[in-house]
Amino acid sequence: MPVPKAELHLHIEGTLEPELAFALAARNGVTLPYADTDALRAAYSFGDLQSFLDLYYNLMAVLRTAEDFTELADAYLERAAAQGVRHAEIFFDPQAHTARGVPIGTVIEGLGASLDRAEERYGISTRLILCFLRDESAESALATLDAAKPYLHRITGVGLDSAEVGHPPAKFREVYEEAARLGLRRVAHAGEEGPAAYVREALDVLGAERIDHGLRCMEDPELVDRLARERIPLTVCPFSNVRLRVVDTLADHPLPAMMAAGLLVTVNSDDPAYFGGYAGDNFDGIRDALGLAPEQLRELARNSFRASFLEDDEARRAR
Ligand code: ES4
Ligand code: ZN
Repeated sequence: MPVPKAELHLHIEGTLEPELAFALAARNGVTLPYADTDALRAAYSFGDLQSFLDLYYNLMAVLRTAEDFTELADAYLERAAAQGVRHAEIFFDPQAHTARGVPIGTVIEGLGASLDRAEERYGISTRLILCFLRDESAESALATLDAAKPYLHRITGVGLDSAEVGHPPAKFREVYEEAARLGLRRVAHAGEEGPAAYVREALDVLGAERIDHGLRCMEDPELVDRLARERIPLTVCPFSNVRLRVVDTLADHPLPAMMAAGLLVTVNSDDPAYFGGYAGDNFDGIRDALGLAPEQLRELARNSFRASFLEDDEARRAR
């Protein structure tokens, strides 16, 4: 049995496997520019974050109806359950859908229909985190939060993702302030391709309670001390970092150094359909490549519940 774990960094659109993409394309009359699933999979060779994002946004064209989103989430939850995931805090990118004419309500209600049954069907508790695309404007982020207001009962928090460099956290100060006023939790991608200064800014300007990726904090020892002291969780995604060339190989991953520095790190899959594996696969990958001891793997699993937005008593039961 895989070790029970929480997944805290997972883009639901990044769980779209080629087989489901083709099935949805056929159902919705969308033509994909690939002959078959093998040809699509062969395109999964990325030089950097942007080259991945280009494919990720293009493939979303197959997601049109609420049922499409329900099927997408069901497929993820089934795979996650098989890998020991007991709790999942799931990102979604509403702007990537509204820009194509899919209403935000279709996305949230579609995902919600799956998540409503997740405990019973898959033994997974869930939370939904609405992400703003940082390469879109601050006004667009504000309009997105506004459009989400009828659905806030389904949303735990907000996040910030997409192309990082050139889009510092401070650009989104106002929308994060509004999210806080609405009682939403706050996380942000920072320090993936962007500098350590973006991690600092996400904490100081956006009030981020958790940092997604955060690897490049290691270039700033003072920041590392602060993250360790304040127990700010970092949701690390080893397979993603290799596929997007943030690190050279799994064996070079800074995860052991991060743990040794006293950081509260967790292991996650990011976009598992694109990066070669789900949460359990990432755990197995780092165990083998980095020679992590069983106690270190247990620490990572423990961290994942500690870093989650589960209520305390719920977190204890999930373990
Ligand atoms: C993402 Cl790996 C990564 N980084 C930034 N934004 C993203 N959206 C989906 N995956
Ligand atoms: Zn991510």
